[in-house]
Amino acid sequence: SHYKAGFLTALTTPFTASGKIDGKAVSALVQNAKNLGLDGLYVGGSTGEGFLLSPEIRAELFESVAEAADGSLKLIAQVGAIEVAHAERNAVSAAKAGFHEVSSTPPIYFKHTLAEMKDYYRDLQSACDLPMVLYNIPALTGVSLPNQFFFDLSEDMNISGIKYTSTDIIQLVGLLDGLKDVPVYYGVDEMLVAGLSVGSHGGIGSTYNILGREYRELAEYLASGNLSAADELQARANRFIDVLVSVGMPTALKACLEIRGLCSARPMRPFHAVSKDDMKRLEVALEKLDQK
Ligand code: NAY
Repeated sequence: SHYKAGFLTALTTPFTASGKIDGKAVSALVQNAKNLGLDGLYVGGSTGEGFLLSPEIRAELFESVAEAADGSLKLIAQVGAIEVAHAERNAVSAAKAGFHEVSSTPPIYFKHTLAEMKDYYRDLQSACDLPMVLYNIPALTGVSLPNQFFFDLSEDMNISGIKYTSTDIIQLVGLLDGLKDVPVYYGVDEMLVAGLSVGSHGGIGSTYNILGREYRELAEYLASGNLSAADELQARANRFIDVLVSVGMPTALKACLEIRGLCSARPMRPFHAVSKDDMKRLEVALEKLDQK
């Protein structure tokens, strides 16, 4: 396919009432990704409430996901954490669990120099010895990684991908132009059609848990030159995503997955579970999707 990096869902992290990883729900979510024909899972990212998970609970999550996936999906662990030593522990946990690749946001909160951020990624890779997916998501991190940063690191590290979650398509064109053999996953679900049109090699996102099949279909339409069919699918997806975003991510997605019977909507503190009224709005949005 044109999209050699594939399409991965960012996985929701399901909790039991006592705040443990819900292993049965993990299996259901992983099976759901398989049923949608997706290529893999991105675990512990923003969708997975990663920055709210301790190293212990992240290790449990990685073990549980790897067991449920049973070798049939590409597994990428987002290991970023406020404390660098925790990020490194998370990376080691991912490797032990059998994940194929690790990924991380750059270090957040402080304004770090590019040199500091480069050392961060190098140390992380040394800790786990897995290929690294660099993660640019400026809307949440407040850090916008420049293209030269990606070029430099892909020269001297084992970089297996870049998750590019920004609406800056001008930067994306330059990134794709300058990279040698590093796949780019586009990460803004509302603009997947744009990200793929300029040459991204796949996609990763939260709403793939629901719309994975539609995104694969959208990509096939693009590859075969049927632009208007691809645009129509994007518009249909966005009518649904608009409701999720207005309710609030990632808890709105978690609520949808509860409605679908896959896991509990219960989030990690300080997130609140969605209100009853919002739950109704999400039910209606899901029904509309099913009606086509
Ligand atoms: C993750 O787990 O790190 C992600 O899923 C990142 C990508 C998502 N971005 C954010 C800000 O959550 O899938 C997107 C996003 O939820 C989607 O485009 C709807 O806005």
